[in-house]
Amino acid sequence: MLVQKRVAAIHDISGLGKCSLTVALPIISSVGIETAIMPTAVLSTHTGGFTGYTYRDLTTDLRPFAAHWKSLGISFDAIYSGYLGSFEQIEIVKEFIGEFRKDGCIAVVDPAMADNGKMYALFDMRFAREMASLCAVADIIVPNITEAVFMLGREYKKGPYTKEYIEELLFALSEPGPSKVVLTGVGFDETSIGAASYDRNTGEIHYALSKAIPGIYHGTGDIFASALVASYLSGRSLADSARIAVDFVCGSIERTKEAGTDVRFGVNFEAGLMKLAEDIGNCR
Ligand code: PXL
Repeated sequence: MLVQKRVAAIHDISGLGKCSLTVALPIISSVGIETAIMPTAVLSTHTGGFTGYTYRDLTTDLRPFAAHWKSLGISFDAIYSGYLGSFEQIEIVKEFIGEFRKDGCIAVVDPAMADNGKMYALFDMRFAREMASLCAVADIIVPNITEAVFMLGREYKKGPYTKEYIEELLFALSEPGPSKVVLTGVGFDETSIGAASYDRNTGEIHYALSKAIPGIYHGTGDIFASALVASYLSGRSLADSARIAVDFVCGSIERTKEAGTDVRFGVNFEAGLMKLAEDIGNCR
């Protein structure tokens, strides 16, 4: 029996709405990887499209959490951060990466803070600049196009995009630090959408596109990044992992569209978990 890999997932818990830890935990666990969680906040729902949600900030718990884990001699194969609620939380995640990064431990940052040309509720552009400084210390970053341009201090423009535009963005995102960038929301025409992955060490760029389904589906960025982490840590290449994650998200959206459920409550990713584990396992 191989020693199980372990990920530290640092995101909020939104009780309803299937995003952040409520998707990271089942997705990463489903491929046999242990998922330790550090909750940054507890909300009754996510902040996208709901009003009246509760929000309990857990910033003051995070350093004691990390100190306790350190005292237990625990190590991680990956540190995976997502939605962070404050500037201080960004600082704490940087410290956490500094403390726990060792040979073989990778830092994956999903700068979950914006989509479709807008920052999420509660965030401003200063936050985007701060998030860019966290991305600079990561090994892999997983922004969508909006997060990418906001971190670079640029204007958002709607797709479709050109290859030149996307590839210049990939280079600009990698330049301050992360050697691998997986950019989501990439499409070259109205019919397809997916991800572009770039590895600065090899110079390779790969595209993983699938059928575009119109609409805004909450939590799909978190589902994509979690599937990517699950796959990459299982030994698949970055490009394969992006392809697998795109297919997983696309299937989840298709099932949700067919069911006609309220999109604020998230997509049906659960029914795709078995196939995800098979897709990841097949090429080991
Ligand atoms: O899926 C991103 C996300 C995560 N967590 C919270 C959110 C959002 C997006 O709106 O509000 C609390």
